[in-house]
Amino acid sequence: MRLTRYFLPVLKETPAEATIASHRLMLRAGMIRQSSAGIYSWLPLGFKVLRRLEQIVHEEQQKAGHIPMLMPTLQSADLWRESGRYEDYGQEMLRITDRHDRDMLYGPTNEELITDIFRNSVASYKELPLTLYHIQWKFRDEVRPRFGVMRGREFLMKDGYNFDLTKEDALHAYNRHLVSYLRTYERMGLKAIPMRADGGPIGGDYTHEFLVLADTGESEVFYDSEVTDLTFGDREIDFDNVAECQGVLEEFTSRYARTDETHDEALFNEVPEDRRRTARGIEVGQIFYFGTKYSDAMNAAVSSPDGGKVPVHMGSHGIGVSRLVGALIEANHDENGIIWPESVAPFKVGIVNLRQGDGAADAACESLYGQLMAAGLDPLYDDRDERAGGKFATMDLIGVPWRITVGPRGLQNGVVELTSRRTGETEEMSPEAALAKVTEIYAGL
Ligand code: P5A
Repeated sequence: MRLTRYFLPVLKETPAEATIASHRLMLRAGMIRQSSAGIYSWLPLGFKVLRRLEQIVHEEQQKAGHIPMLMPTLQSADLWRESGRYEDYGQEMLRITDRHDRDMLYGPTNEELITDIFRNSVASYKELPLTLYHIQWKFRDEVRPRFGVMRGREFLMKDGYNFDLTKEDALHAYNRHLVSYLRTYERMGLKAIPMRADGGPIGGDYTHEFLVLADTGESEVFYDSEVTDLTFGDREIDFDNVAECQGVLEEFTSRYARTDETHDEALFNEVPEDRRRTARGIEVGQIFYFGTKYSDAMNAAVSSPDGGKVPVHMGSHGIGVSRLVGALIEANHDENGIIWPESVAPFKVGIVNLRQGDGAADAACESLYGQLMAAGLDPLYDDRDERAGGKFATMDLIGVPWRITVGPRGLQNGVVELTSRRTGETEEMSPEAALAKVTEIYAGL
C-alpha cells in the first residue's frame, strides 16, 4: 500500500477521553473511531489487524477439528424464553421489537440459537462429537463501556459450542479448547494464563478464563508465579488424543491461578510465599462446561447406544477478538506508539523514502516495494512529500515491526537501513540483503 493512497487519519493530539494506552493509540493511529458509547467503526488499519486475528483464530480452531459457520446477530426472544435467560439477562440485553411486534434481541452470546439448530438437525449419537463455532459481532449493553474496544457494547467474539454424548466426551472438548486457545494466544505473541473463574450468566461451575497480565486489566487475579513460566511452544498435539489433551490441561491448570470471583485465600496461602502474586489481568477468553443446562431446557436430545433419548452434554468457548486488539497493544507499546508482534502486524514492512522526488531514491523505493509485494510481505510505502521526522513518527505510531529507510546518500554507497521497531536497532545493508532478511523473519508466520 502507498500511504498517499491509503486512509490513515492519525491524530497529533492525545484524545482526552482515552485513559489507557491501547485506547489512546488506537485512536491516534487511526485504527478506530467511536460511533457512540462502546460502539466503534474499524478504520482500515484497525480492520486489517482484526482480520488477521480472525484468521489465526480460524486456523487454530480448524486444526482442533472445530467447524466454522455463521449465525446472525439478531435473534428471536422466544428461544431465550425457553432457556429462561430472556428474563435473567437483565439490562445487558438489547431488546428490539420488529414491525410485527415480535420480540427480538441483539445476541450477547449464542447458546440458545446453536442448541435450536442442533436439536432440529441431529437425532443420533452417531453424529457426535460435534463442535461448531463462528466469529460474529455481539452486543452487551454494558453499564460502563470503557477503555475503547476493551469493554465495548458491540464487540467481536469467536464463540464455539460442543455437543457430546457423555460428560467425559464434553470434558475432552473442553480440554481441546484449552489447548487450541493456548496455541492461538501464543501465535499472537501473547501470554494468556488460564485461571479458574465463575460461570456467570453462561452457567456451569467448571470454567477457566484466559488472562493477559496488565496493570490496566479489569480483573483482579491471584496466582502462583510458576504459571507465568509455562509455554505451549511448537510441540505437536493430537487433538483426538484424550490423554494428551488432559495432560496439557493438568500442566497449565494444576498450579494456583484464580480470578477474584473464585479466589480462595486458604488455598492461596498454601503456595510458597515468594511465589504468591496478586495482579490485574485482561480477560481475552473463557471456556465453559455446563453439561445439560441448555439441552435439558430446550430438549436437545439424541438417541443413545443403549436405546432411548439422552440430553447432550455441552460447553461453550469464547475468544474476545476485538478486545484482543486492545490487549495486544497494552502488552506491546512504548512512548512512540504501537509495536506489533510480527504475527499480527497490519503491515509487515514499512518503506520510508527520505527524499521523495529524488530519482534514485524513488526508483529504489519502487523496486523494493514491488519485490516486497511479490514476496507477500505487505509493505506500507510512505511516499508522501514530508520530512523524514514525520515519516518515522508515523511508522513508529502505527507499529510496523520493520522499517526500510531509503535515501540518496545511502544509495550512493549501495545501502539502505533496516530498523527494528521493537529494539530500535538499525543496520545498513544492500536493498537485496534487507529484502532477504525480512523474508526470513516472516517465513512461517
Ligand atoms: C463463551 C462463548 C461467553 O459468552 N458464550 C459463547 C460464552 N463467554 S464470555 O466470557 O462472556 O465472553 C467471551 C469473551 O468475550 C470477550 N468479551 C468482551 N469483549 C469486549 N467487550 C465486551 N463488553 C466483552 N464482553 C466479553 C471477553 O474476552 C470474553 O472472555
